Amino acid sequence: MRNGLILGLLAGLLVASGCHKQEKLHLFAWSEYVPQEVIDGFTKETGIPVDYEVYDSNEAMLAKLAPGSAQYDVIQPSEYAVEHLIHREMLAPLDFSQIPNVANLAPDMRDLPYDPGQKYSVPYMTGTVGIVVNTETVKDPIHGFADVFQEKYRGRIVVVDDDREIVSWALSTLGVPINNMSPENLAKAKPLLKRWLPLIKVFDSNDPKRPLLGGDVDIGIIYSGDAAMLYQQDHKFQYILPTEGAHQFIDNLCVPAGSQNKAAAYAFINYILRPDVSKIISDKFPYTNPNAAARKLLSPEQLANPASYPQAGHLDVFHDIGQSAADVAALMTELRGQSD
Ligand code: SPD
Repeated sequence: MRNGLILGLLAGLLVASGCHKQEKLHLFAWSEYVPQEVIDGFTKETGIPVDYEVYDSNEAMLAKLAPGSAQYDVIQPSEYAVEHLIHREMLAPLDFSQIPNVANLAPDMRDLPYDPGQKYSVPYMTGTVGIVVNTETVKDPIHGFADVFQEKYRGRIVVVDDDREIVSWALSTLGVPINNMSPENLAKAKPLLKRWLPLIKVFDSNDPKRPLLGGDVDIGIIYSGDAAMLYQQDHKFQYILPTEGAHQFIDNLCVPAGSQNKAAAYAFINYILRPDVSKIISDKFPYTNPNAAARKLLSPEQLANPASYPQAGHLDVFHDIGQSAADVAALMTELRGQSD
């Protein structure tokens, strides 16, 4: 009786001192990417509540993630941001003994070059950035960026609100490698970007589908998952990988070095890698699923969606560009200011 009372008092003290907070999983991830159903399912099975905070670009995530910060337990960086965080020792090595479902990933989604030896990252979804055309309203052929950014499409274009993406399109158009954002190359891209930016009506990485569905714009340069959702709604929205060059992104689950709840982080990553859970993600957000076991559960229709599973030739991949990232941001701030 007395022992029970003491245990009760101790438990009360732990809760009062804030120790119960360690139970919570702090997830910092892309918006429109982790279905609420998946988060609720995880909490239901494990009893671990999840705080889901969102961002809409790698740069926004990196800006909030202070070195050594104990704020988050799971983050969702793209490949170049993983590279950046590894260089800065801001990620915890993953304990794969607690993530056995990593075996469900397709063999070509293991041990990727941005994380040699696969110590820190687990691919979540992959995709491309491409052109969506409303083929009912745009009759001329569109093959690449140069076809999109024409005077006749002024005010009819939506693009992702992502400086690095936009600058990479200009570099591709000029035949310059997209990972070489040196001051010289940015200077070459500048006149093109100066001409392009005023043609754009909407910058939106969260829901670029809306202006296309609403008929406010007719062409988009957007993430493949959003393009796939448009195609599901209406086949008039065709997806095109730009002829000047396209790139593949690989978004990952990682644990920041300062995470206070690594056990919950591993449990969450392992849960996401379960085929039935990963299928729910594909159902809601139809990017390219890197989980081979989950892909087996997708319908022929899902696998035939040309935006989710495009017939792609060579695809570039972004790398960490170090200090050049600041130059890209400065250039775009200057140009956006001029095109208002
Ligand atoms: N709404 C989810 C978007 C995820 C896109 N990640 C793309 C990274 C491109 N650099």
